[in-house]
Amino acid sequence: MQKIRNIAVIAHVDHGKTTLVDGLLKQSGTFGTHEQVNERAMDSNALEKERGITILSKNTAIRYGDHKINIIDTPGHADFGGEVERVLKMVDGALILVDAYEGVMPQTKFVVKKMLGLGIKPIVVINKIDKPSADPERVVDEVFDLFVAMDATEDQLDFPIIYAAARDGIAKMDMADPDGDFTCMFNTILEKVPEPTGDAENPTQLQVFTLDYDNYVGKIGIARIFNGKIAKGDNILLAKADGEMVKGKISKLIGFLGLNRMEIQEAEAGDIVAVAGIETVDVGDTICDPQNPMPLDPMHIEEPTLTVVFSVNDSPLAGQEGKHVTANKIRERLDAEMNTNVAMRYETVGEGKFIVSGRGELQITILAENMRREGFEFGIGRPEVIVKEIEGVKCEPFEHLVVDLPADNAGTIIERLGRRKAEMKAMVPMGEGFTRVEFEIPARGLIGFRGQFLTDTKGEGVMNHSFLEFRPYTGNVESRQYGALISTEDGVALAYSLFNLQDRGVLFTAPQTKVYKGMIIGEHSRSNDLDVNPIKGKAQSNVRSSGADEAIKLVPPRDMNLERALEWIEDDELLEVTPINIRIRKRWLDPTDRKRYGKK
Ligand SMILES: Nc1nc2c(ncn2[C@@H]2O[C@H](COP(=O)(O)OP(=O)(O)OP(=O)(O)O)[C@@H](O)[C@H]2O)c(=O)[nH]1
Ligand SMILES: [Mg+2]
Repeated sequence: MQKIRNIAVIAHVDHGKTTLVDGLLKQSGTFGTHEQVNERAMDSNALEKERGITILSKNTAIRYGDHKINIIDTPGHADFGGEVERVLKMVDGALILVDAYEGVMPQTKFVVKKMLGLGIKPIVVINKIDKPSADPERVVDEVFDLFVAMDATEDQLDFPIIYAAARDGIAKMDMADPDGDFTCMFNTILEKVPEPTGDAENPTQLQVFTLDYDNYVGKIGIARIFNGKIAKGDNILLAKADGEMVKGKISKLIGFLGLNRMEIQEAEAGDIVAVAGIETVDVGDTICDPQNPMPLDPMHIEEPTLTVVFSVNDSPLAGQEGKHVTANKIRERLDAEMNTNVAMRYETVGEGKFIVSGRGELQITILAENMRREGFEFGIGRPEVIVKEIEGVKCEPFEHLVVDLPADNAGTIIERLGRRKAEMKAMVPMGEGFTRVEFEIPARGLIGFRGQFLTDTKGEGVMNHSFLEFRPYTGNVESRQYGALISTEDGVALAYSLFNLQDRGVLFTAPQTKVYKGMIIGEHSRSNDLDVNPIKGKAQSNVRSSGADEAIKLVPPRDMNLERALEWIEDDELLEVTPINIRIRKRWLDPTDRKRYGKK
C-alpha cells in the first residue's frame, strides 16, 4: 500500500491558504524545474484569479520523500462554508491557518467548530508573521481560547504550532528560531496526521465530495477511497442519499499530481481520485462494490439561506447586448449550474422567472457574473433571506458579524447596526487606533449594509460575517435610507442635464449612456424617490455661449458593479444584467404603475 496523508487547508478568507499550498507544491519538488508556476496556482478559474479568492475547493497531491500527500485547498469565504464541512470528512488532518495580525475571525470559528466536531487533530499555522503589525503570541492565545470554548479534547488542545510567512516560503516551529523553509511543515504533517484507515482488501467504498464537469467525459465525481480498490472499467453500484442503488461503470479514473490530472488504471484505499462515467453521481453518494454494497453515511448539505429571482430581461433595451436572452436558455444554464453546485437550488415561478437560492450574496453574484460573461442577459431582484418554520416558530438566518474599524467610527456603526436589529457581543481595541466589534445580527439586516459601512468608515473598515443559525424572526429592520433618482425619459443621458442633477444626490450614470423611463440613474440625497430628466440638452440661444459654461464639471459617477448594485436595490427595483452593462431600474417602469403597485 502507498504511504499517504490526506489533509485539508482551512481558514478564514484571505488568511493565506492558497498561497500556502503554492509553497507546499513548490518546496516538495512536485513541479519540474521547467514548469512555470503562477501565484495562487490552485485558484485556477477566471473569477478566482480576478478576485483573488478561492470559490471552489480543489485538490492536489504532492510527493514528499516516499509519501504522497493529498491536499485539499478550501474556500475561506462564509458563503462556501458548507463545502469546507464536506471536505473535512474526506481527510485525516487539517492545517488551520490564522493571520498573525487579524487573529480569530468569524470563519475561523466556523471551520474550527466543524473540524473539532469531526475529531480531527489540527496543525495550527500562524501565517503572515512578516506583517509589521503581526502579534503571533496574542493570536496563539486566541486560538487556544477558541479551542477551549468549543470543547476541544485534550488531544486536540495539544496542537502543534507552525509560524509561517507562506508568501515567502518561510516556516518555523518557534518564533525565536531563525527563518526556515517548509521542511518543518512537511515533517509535522507526516508525523501528526494519522495514516488513512481502511483496507485495500475490503469491499470497495468511495465517497464523492466534489463534482466537476468535462465536455468529453461528462460528470466527474471526486472521491476519497475509504476501502477496497477501484479500477478503470469496474462495474459499481452507486448508493444515493435516499437509499436508491444505481448500476454504473467507471469509464475513466483520474489521479492528481501537482497541477496535473492524469488517467490512471487503478487506485486503492486511502487515496483521492476522480471518476467519470456515472452520470447520476451526486455529492455524498457512495461508490460501492456491486457484490457487497456498503453505503457510507450520506453527507449533510447545507440549507440555502438566501433567494434571488432571476428573470428574462424585459427592459426597453432588452436583447441588444446579450447572446442568450430567452427563458429556455436561462433555464438550461441554471440546470447546468445545479448539476455541479450542490449548495444552490432553483425553481421556476411563472413565465421566465426563476427563484435561485444559495448560501449568500457572493455565491449568487458569482453565478450571475459567470452568466453575463457567457453572454447571458437577464434581470435579478433583491436578495431575500429564507424564512422557515421551526417547531411552529417563524425563524430567519442569523449571522456572526465582526467589524474592524477606526475607533472614532465605532459609535456610528453600533447605532446603525442597532437599527438593523444587531446585538453587540464584544468590543476590543486592536491597536493603531482600530477597534473590533462583534455582533449577532439577522442576515436580513446585513443586506445593503456594506456600502453604508464603507462610506461611514471612509473605506477603512473591514467587515466579515458567517452563518450562525436560524433564530426566531425579529421583525422590521431598517433598509436603504435614500431614494432613487429615476429617469422620466428614453434616450441618451447628456452632460448638461446630469450637471444640473448632480446636487440632487450621487449619480450612477455617465454622459452618453443610454437611459430609459424607469431606469435609476442615481441615489437621491433624501429618502424619497425623485423623477428626473437626464436627457435634456441646453436650450439653444442665438448668442454664442462663452467658453465658461461649456466647461461642465461633472463628478465621476459612482461605479455600481454587480455586487454593489445588488446590495443597493430595494424590493421594487431590479438589476438588468447584460454582458456589457449593469443597469438599475424600477420594477414598474411607468410612474403611474409605480404609484398603483406602490413602494412598501
Ligand atoms: N504579508 C503576507 N501576505 C501573505 C502571506 N501569505 C499570503 N499572503 C497574501 O494574502 C492574500 C490572500 O492569500 P490567499 O492565499 O489567496 O488566501 P486564501 O486563504 O487562499 O483566501 P481565500 O481562498 O479567498 O479564502 C494574498 O494577497 C497573499 O499574497 C504572508 O505570509 N505574508
Ligand atoms: Mg484560497
